[in-house]
Amino acid sequence: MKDLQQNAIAVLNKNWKDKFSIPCDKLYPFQWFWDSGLIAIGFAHFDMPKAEKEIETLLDAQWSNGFIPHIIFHTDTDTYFPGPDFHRSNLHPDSSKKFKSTGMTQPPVTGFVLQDLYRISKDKKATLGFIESLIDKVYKNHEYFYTQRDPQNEGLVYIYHNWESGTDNSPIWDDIWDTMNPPDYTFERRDTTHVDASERPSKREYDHYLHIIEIAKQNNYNDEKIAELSPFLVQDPLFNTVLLKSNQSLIDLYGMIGNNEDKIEQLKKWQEKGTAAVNSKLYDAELGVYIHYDLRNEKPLRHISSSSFTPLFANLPSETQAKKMVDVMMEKFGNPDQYLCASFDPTSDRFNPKKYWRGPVWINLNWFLYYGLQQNGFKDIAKRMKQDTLEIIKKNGFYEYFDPRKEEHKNGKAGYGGYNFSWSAALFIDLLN
Ligand code: 9WN
Repeated sequence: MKDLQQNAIAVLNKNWKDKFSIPCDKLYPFQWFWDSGLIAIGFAHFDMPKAEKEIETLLDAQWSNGFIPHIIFHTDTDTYFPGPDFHRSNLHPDSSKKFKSTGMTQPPVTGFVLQDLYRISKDKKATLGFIESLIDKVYKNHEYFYTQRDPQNEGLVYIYHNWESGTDNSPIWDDIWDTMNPPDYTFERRDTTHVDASERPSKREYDHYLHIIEIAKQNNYNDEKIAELSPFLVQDPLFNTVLLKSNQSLIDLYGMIGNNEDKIEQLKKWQEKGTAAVNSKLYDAELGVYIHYDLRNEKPLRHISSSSFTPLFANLPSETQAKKMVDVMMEKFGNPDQYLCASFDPTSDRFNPKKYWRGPVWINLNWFLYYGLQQNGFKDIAKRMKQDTLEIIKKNGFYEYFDPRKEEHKNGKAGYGGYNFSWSAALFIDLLN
């Protein structure tokens, strides 16, 4: 495993571009929001200055309204579609004058990442000083979410695009695609020149993705208009969990820094309301797990995915709920013939073990679930989650996603998508140490 750790370090150093990291050469040649945060956790174990720079660069691209974009286009490379000319972030009056970006966001990991940097740091005083220098930007990002992304003032924030979820082509979104009929656009995909098309979303799915952005652009990425008009408007348990976990981290960190009582008080209010809302609106007692809610069409999306278990990561479920969830996880996703944790319910007919977010195991989700299980006292299952994660990387390398079926791993060809993928390397390092 120590050799592999050296390989993981080499992957991160190779994907480092002076002041930020790319998730994967050619396939993802810019800086992505949640990748960036998770990558910083890996760097923190062996190169704290890079970890800090990664976060600094990310926050440097923040808009004046507190919004942090999902992709920051630092270069002009055309190996990725859709690029800066398609997204046109400058349509929004508050967008960064310094960086071109998208007009959508991703799960807000920054708050808890700062706390992880502190956990890992060998020089706590210096790291707390670093955190103090930029924590207010993260607070402002949370303020953006609670004031702009919660139209009914429920304590839950919405996402307006599947790319904001991070779980791009999850079968959950099929229910929403059924309510839309976008034009058959003409465009040149670049992802399928780097990765086998069978492992990526379909052309028709991309039509939906582009159509939602076209609507947002027609409205200059105005949040109120998007809430009113976007055909995709979803309350996502993973996204809200990440926000609440980050809220909690900000409360802890401001407490350590001192003199920030007003912010702590506000964060606690968001925290209480958000936790209650996740547990009342997104918990499905019959399924025994958390689910997504379609705010546009006012209906729950009753599917089980790896996102369904992530509330454990922010300690949101009660003891009874947690126990039930873990039972469901083991019953549906825990078959000994499969690695934990498939990204979508393996017993569903929408499950596809090779296709992106429709079934494969993702290292970031396993990492959330490992810590969630551990914190909630499910030590044995947490141990299996960790062992499975390390083993699939050991057998295949640092791929983007992996086949959950153990049988497929016999020839070492069960890793899919991008290779030398940054967060797979970063979180491998974190799990090993
Ligand atoms: C769109 C960078 C990103 C991840 C997402 C993952 C994938 C992009 C794409 O790659 O999405 O954001 O073009 O497919 O789904 O979670 O952040 O690694």
